[in-house]
Order: sequence, then C-alpha cells, then structure tokens
Amino acid sequence: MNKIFFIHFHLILLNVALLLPNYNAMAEHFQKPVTSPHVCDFLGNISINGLPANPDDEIAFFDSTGLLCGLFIVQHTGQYGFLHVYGDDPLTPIDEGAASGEQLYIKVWSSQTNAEYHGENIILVSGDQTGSVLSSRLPPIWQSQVRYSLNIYAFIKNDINLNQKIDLPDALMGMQLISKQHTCNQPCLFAQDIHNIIQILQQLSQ
Ligand SMILES: [Ca+2]
Ligand SMILES: [Ca+2]
Repeated sequence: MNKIFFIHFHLILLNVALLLPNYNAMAEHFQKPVTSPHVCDFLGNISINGLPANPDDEIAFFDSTGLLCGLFIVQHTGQYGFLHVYGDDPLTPIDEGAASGEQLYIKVWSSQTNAEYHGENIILVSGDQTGSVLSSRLPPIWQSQVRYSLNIYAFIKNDINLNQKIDLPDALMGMQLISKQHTCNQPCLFAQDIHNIIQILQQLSQ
C-alpha cells in the first residue's frame, strides 16, 4: 500500500468524523435526538455554578412539547456548539423536533456532580452577532437554517456562595447583600432589622 493512499484513507475517515454529530461518541445523561434535514444551530459560552463547563458536560435543547431535539457534549472548556437543534420534517409521520418560531427550552447536565439544571436554574443571555451567526432571541426560538449565539449559565438557585448546596451561609450572604444595597437615613428600622437577622444567622451558622 502506498503512502498517498494511506493518507487519503485517513482524510476520508477524518471528514466522516467531522460530519457526525459529536454526541455519537458518548452521551451519558441525555438521549440522542432523532435527526432530520431541518436544523437550527446554537453556540456560545456555557458555565455551571460560576465556572466554565467541563468536557463531557451535556446541553440538551427541547421543543415546546418537551421533545429532546438537540444535544451537545462539551469538548472545549466553557464553550459549546455548533449544537444542532432538529426541526420537524413534515414529510415523515413522526415528530422529529421544533417548528418554525417554536420556543426552545434548555437543560444542562454536569458530568462531575451528576446534577441536572433546568427551569429557573438556567439563565440565558444572547451572544454577540458575528458574521452569519445571529444574536439569539430570548427566549430562544427555532428557525430552519439559522445559527444563533446564546450564552448559557446553569446554577443552583439561591446557592448564593456557589458551593453547590443551599444552607445557612447562603441566607447569611443574601442578607448581607441586601444590607449593602439598602441605604436610608438614620434612624432606620429596616437597616436595624436586617442587621439583627444577620447576627442571628451568623450565630446559627457557627
Ligand atoms: Ca415529521
Ligand atoms: Ca451554598
């Protein structure tokens, strides 16, 4: 076998690998979506509990009926995409995914903690428009053959100190944040009440 054929064969394998969706390798948490010829793409930053998401963390997109129609396994820390979100193919009897203009929902899974984030534990921020990639609408919607930039922040709601559990230090930090934001002229009963509650929480958390 000559060298040129060997290199050519490997280039073909590489091209095939690049064409395949990246979840063929190893989705551990979410199921793989059914593919269709109609695709809307998303990309952007992804963080979990204030830190960039790790390789093997998973992002899933759902249509408004709860059908999983997009999946991406993080490869580069803190980034995702292009994530293909599949649309329904009207020529097939099954429902493959979203319709034009349909709202999309997102879930995130941490491979390190095995925790799933969704609903009010996800904050979405439109990314910048660059070239053919548009800044995503909020909430995100599905449009065929459009690429959107969308940053995803997954976190545990009320975990104010970002230590992945909700306990007294979170309540204490929350009250301290309120007291810093609140200003009023003396005498101020509200500020005194806040101060007293902070003292109680400090004693309880010791
Ligand atoms: Ca269909
Ligand atoms: Ca906490």
